[in-house]
Amino acid sequence: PTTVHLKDYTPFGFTIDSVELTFRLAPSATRVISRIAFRPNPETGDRRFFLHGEGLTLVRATIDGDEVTPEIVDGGLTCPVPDAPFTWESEVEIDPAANTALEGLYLSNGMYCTQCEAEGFRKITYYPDRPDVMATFTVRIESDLPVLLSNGNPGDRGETWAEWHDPWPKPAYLFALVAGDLVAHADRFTTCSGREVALNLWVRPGDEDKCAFGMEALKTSMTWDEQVYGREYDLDVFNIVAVDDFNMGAMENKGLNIFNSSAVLASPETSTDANFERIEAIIAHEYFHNWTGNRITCRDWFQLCLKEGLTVFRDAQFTADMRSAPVKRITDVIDLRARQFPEDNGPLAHPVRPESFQEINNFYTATVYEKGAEVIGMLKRLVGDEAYAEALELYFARHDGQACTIEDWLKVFEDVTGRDLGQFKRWYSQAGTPRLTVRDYWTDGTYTLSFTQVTPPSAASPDPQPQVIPVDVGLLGPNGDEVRPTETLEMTGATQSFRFEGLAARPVPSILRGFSAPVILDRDSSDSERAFLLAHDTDPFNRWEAGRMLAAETLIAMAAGDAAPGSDYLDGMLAVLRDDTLDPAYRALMLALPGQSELAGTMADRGITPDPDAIWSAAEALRLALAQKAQDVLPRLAEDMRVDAPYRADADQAGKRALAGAVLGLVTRLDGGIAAAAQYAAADNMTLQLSALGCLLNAGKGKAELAAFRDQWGHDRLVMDKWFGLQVMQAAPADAADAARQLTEDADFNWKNPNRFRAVLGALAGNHGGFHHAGGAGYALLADWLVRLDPVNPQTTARMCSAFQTWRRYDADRQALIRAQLDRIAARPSLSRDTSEMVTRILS
Ligand code: BAL
Ligand code: ZN
Repeated sequence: PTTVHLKDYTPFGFTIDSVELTFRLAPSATRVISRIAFRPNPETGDRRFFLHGEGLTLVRATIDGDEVTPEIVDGGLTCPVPDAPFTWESEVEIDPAANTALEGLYLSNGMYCTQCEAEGFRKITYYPDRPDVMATFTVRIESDLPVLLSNGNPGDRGETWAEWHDPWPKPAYLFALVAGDLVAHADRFTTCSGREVALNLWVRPGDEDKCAFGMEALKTSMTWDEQVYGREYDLDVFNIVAVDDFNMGAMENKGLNIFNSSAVLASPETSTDANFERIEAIIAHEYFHNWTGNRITCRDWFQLCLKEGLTVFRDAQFTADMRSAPVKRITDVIDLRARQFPEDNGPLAHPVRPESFQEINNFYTATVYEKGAEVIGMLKRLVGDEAYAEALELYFARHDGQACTIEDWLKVFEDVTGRDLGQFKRWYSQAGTPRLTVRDYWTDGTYTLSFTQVTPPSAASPDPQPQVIPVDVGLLGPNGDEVRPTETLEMTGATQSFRFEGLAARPVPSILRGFSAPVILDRDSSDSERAFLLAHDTDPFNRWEAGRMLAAETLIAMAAGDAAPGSDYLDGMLAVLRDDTLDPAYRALMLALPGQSELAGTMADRGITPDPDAIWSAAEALRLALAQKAQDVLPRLAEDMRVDAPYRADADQAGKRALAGAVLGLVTRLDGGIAAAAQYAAADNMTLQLSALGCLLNAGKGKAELAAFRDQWGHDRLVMDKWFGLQVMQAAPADAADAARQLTEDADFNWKNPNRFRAVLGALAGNHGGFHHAGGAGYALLADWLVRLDPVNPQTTARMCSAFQTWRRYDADRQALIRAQLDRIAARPSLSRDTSEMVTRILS
């Protein structure tokens, strides 16, 4: 396979004045006729005419009306062309019905649908399928189907055809087409300058009752982007379509967002609070792309973080504004540590802006997205809110309509602030999570914090240099009062000290408040200091972090030896349960234990070989100990958290249900499932129904409820994904692989649907104790299914290979078992480029 390098970027030899596409839709023989006005690009003398194309049958091609016979080459075609503006026309035939990879034009339940990012447009027609080639598109769709949609504004419509025109130049990856038997949930939005926008959420008949929340989220996002970023919508219509078969969450095609139905359809009866929150965030994310991604796009795919890091950062700001800012920050950091840290510190490590790839689809990663967003958060913290706002204004004004780079992005900040961001740019070019070690000293009223930063070398970054790390610090006095409010220390050297003078007594430091940088903080502190911070820290993130560290320390001690559950942890959590001044959602987060995979990673970092069974047993024992300790407060808390008002998917109600769910988990350990069974029987929303069922399964009960759930929800694809997933998630280590295997034999296990595949196999990979259970049945089952899925859907297969990325943490037996599975996948004839690249990197 070919490796593409950032350093080899060259502009395309031609620009495009306009693109006209005609689609004659037929399931197995769709015709695509393109008419493209090219002209030589004055910025380059390179006149090689190469159009990408994959899996296309060329029917005819003309240049300025004269028939030509292009040379079909690997990945596209070439052809001699005039050294002057010319019009290229081609007609190709494609087979949407055979497209199971869900990239390009495909069919999902009889509906035509596209996914073009990153390089799917080349499966639709011959085209310079690269993001720096931007053009206006006019599209004509010919089909008997009732709803025919494409990007931009609607044009003329006939009985069996529709035309669309998108006035905004865009790269091909933002092209979209939908045709099907769909119904609209319609609404309107008036923009800040008075533009009337027709909003439609298109769904399959029967799903109309699951649209209201998504539509409200869209309108709220539109208002927020006007108010916070000054960004107004720019077309007469905004269409969202829900599709069942989709590789990712959603896609920001210009004016025609396409969503995995799991990321947009919601009702209280069928969706959990977590589903609602995720939907709100994804709707916002895709909408925000209209400016950060679409109006200003990426020059090449190495710049993916330019749009994704920024848009994730923007959607996180939105969620923080809509809901609780501390809760959003904490959940984002939990996610970062669960998904990005292992990536950054394992064989798949790559910089936020990678420098090479074989398959770009493999770089839609937690590093590009979530670390990319962290980098923007740091930049904002370093320059301040005002300069950030000014820099963004300048970015939009300077680069609207352009395909840009990280250099362009950083330059607006340099121009606004006068800062040199040369060192800061290392966050984009270096892989690896910096480890920040802190020591502190106290003499005569002066307190000194001394930091050392080390980034572990990796294949991607063999010689990492010191980065700019904003470290937010506050100091607490011995009585718990804050004696120094939060201040941002700017660390630039490998080692650096900061002094705080004029203090009456040695303070307790609260370091990395708000998780001000994506680093691993290494501080030799004690449980009593953590308990002190858990009780007194004014920074909600660090207060949570103190409890989290207490939990981690006791779990590691329990898993690595025979330690009893830590009393500082148990006492601290009891105080949290009793503290009604704390937001319920925040208390629920406090009660959640660190992920077992995260604990395994921490143990491996400390030179302890993690035993997944022991970690699972430790977590079970700690939950039981907490349940026993808190048994007197649990009933009152359960009562206080009961929501009697009609269901609303807002932060207040969701927070109460989250804490009630955590309490039910503890209660179930004491009553064996009596309360959970009662909650299941009475539940009138999916959050309560599913949390009860989860508790029952965890307690080894719930057979009758599981059957009843299927009877009730067998007709609903998204709810049945939960039914499949929960059984694997809640299985004990020795049972998980077998539970997953049995579910793959279920008649409703439609493995070609990515949501269903992930519901079972993704849940297995996420059940740490179960996936890594001795003997390797989990590894073998996942590998079996990856091998089977690869020829059908390489993208989803490749993504799921990352379940194996942490393999070197474990003991020799487990390593050998995983290695054997990876070797088995690698040895498959005709393995996709996607999966081959992933497996090779994981084994490297
Ligand atoms: N651009 C791919 C989907 C997303 O990040 O919104
Ligand atoms: Zn995105």
